[in-house]
Amino acid sequence: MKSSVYPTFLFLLFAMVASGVKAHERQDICTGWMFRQVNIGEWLPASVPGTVHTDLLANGKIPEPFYRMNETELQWVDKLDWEYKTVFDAEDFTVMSHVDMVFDGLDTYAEVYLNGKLILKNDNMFVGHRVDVSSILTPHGNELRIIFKSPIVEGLKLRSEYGIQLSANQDNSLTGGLGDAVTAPYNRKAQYHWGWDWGPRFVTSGIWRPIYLDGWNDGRLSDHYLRTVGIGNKKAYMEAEIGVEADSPGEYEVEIFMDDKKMVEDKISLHAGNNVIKKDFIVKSPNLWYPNGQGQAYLYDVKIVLKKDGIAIDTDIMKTGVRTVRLVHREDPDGRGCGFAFEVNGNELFAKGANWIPADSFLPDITYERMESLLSGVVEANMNMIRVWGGGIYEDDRFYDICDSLGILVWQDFAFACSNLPGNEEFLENVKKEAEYNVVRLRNHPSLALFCGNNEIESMWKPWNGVMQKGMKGKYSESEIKILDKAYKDIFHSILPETVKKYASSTSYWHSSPSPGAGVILGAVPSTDYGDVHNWQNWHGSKPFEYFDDVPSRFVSEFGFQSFPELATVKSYAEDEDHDIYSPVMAAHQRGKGGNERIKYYIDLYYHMPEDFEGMLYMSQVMQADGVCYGIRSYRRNMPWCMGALYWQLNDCWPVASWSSIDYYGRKKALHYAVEKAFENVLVSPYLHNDTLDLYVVSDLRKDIAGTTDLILMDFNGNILKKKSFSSKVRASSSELVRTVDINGILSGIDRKNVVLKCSFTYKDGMSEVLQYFDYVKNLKLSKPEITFDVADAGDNRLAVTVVSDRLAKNIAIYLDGEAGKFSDNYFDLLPNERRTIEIETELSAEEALKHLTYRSVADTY
Ligand code: BMA
Repeated sequence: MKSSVYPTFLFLLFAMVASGVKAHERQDICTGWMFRQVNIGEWLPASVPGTVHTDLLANGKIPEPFYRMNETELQWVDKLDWEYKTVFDAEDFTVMSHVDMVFDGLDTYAEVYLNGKLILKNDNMFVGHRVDVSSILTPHGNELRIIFKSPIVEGLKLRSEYGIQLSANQDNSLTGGLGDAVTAPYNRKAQYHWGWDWGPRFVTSGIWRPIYLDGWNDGRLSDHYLRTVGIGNKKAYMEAEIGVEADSPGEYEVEIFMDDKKMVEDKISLHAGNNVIKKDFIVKSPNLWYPNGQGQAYLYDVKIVLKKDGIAIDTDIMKTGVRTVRLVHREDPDGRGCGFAFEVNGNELFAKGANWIPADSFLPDITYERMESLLSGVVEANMNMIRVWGGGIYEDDRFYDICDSLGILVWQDFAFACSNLPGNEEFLENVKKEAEYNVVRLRNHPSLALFCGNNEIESMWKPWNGVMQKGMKGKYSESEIKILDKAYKDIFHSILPETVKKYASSTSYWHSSPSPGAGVILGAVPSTDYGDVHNWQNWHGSKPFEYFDDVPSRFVSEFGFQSFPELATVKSYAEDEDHDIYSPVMAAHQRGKGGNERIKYYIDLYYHMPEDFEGMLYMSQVMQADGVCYGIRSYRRNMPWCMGALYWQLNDCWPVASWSSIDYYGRKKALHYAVEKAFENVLVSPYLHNDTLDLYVVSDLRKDIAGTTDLILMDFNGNILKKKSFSSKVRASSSELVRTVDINGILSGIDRKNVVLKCSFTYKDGMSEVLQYFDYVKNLKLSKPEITFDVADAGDNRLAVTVVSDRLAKNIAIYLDGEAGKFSDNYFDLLPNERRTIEIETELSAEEALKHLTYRSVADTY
């Protein structure tokens, strides 16, 4: 066969090259889209990628969804069917022997018609498709039409077909007008769309990811898996698996370049259709990829070239890192428990980070800039890991690209959270497709550290001992329990781990978060000594901050405290008349059960209760920052017993009171500024218990360090009462107790409500400093500080603001035109006469800015 087509092929190829025809052609189909309710009303312009909600908004058909209580008014949108259409030309594809239409993501129940012919049915928003449309496409006037069926109507159908009424405690079915009819878990669609304890209910539909035409002639590189198998002495052992779809059988060539250096050059025999080629190679003196804080996140430019008869017919260009990452879940030698730690390039590291939720209720609204700014915030706050939480999505490729380049390890949950799941064949088959598609899509990213089965389903369902979470007992019959138990094990102990093993053998898999480890019976062992935990005793369980010290845990993948966003953000959804935390509008933007009460409970424990609305917003943030950082410092002090602290949660999907450290508009809360200090590579971490102060220095550095520890006791007016200085050594990646201080001794005859101990550790490359008080903030003798600002132009629309206080200014928040969240630092404690300079981005002149600066501190509530 080869000999007969070869001359024709060569002729065609020459003709194509001569006429400028490419061997591979791509065309986005993102313009000219219109939409309407199926068969009803006028066609209106639509954006692709987009959602029905955002298209309705853009056409003035619905009000701003996040404003006041508009959410409840918009619940009709998800009950209807919608259709989208566009017309496009495809002239460039007439010379292509294969033309595929690629759908990166349709949300969710979609039927796709090209020129009137049904080409695709979709029922999973997480699965992309490639459809051969060569025989349907014409050079001009192709009509692409997509019908989206209501996810609620479909969900209700699936619910009644499956028979078992599944439990999903976050599905806000009441707001959706469905009573107690929970539909979320029957659908393969982002679960937070049905509402969450920080999110509204907007069950979207639409073309949420791009659609494009992909034309090719002789062969195309379909996918690849480039992995570091091991790192030896000045060598990295690599393995490449390259997928090629060939038009016809024959001899081809493949080449792999890294940073322009040819690593592989090989002749390959392919059959028509899909082929996988495996090649091993060695990178000499590799530049390894390291997470933030551990070294450079070096990325190689990789080029894979597919050739036929010496001519390149397809090229893949990407970046990748050379590194190994694995989860170490090992029994302690003394049998006390089972550790949980990430090992990168052979070294275990303390994971410092936060949980990521989707950055918008309307996913296509997340611009590259917004995503990059949030992830830059992660790095600025000295984190090295982010957990992409299971109630959200498998993020866009650009998310992982940014994480690769910034050195952020990604813990990726599969998209399951807080619900039981159906176990029927169609559902399991759908899950399998979803897992394959996403594991293959994400496996090349050096940032990818872990695939985790789900969020909190194991701890809720407890498949190992059949005891269900409170409230679920008695909900199911014996036979239903058996069915759901099997569904759980089929998905999280068969389908998902097998898929990871098959397609991403270098990536570790963890069945559920939290989990003591597969098969370990919860209740029979102290769960905090095993695996990862979600510490919700602090917050949902109302335990005080000090509880963090009682239960150090092995790896804490969730813990947090809520706060309100700052006033500038509140103003985007609430009018002046709504400015009361109990007003219906503020309550609609507080989804946590008993959230306001708990915020007040924690404020009351440690601070004074503010009387004004703005004071409450401010104080909630101070409380949140102190609480989370108390936890971080405690967990880090307990390394290597504890090897990770990921707080809940980094970001928001709309403006709301929540556990986030950066709000929906990208404004940093007090927590985000504080976390930057608590996650520094070298940290002074004092532990005050009874009348003893244990002073620890924690280091995440990969080398030992020596330095000086300084202790300065001063009163709130800046009088220095005592001083001590000594040298300390801190081993690489460790927590060292450098001194134990008898508090009664150093404070004898001194009013402990009026003093602070400044503890610092100075070493060659830096310094860590922390202020230790000797009573709760509410008991300290604080008075209102006199603050002076000195403003200077720092170029590039930046101003340097130097702040000085006449006495201790506790948690001083500085506002420029009422905004506090976009500075280089804020909400810090300022010692008397200390000069602290912060940077502010603004178009205002130094002189103008001075007039617009205001501040607030804890003493305002005294
Ligand atoms: C955790 C998360 C979310 C939730 C958060 C706060 O368990 O996994 O389900 O938003 O708690 O309640």
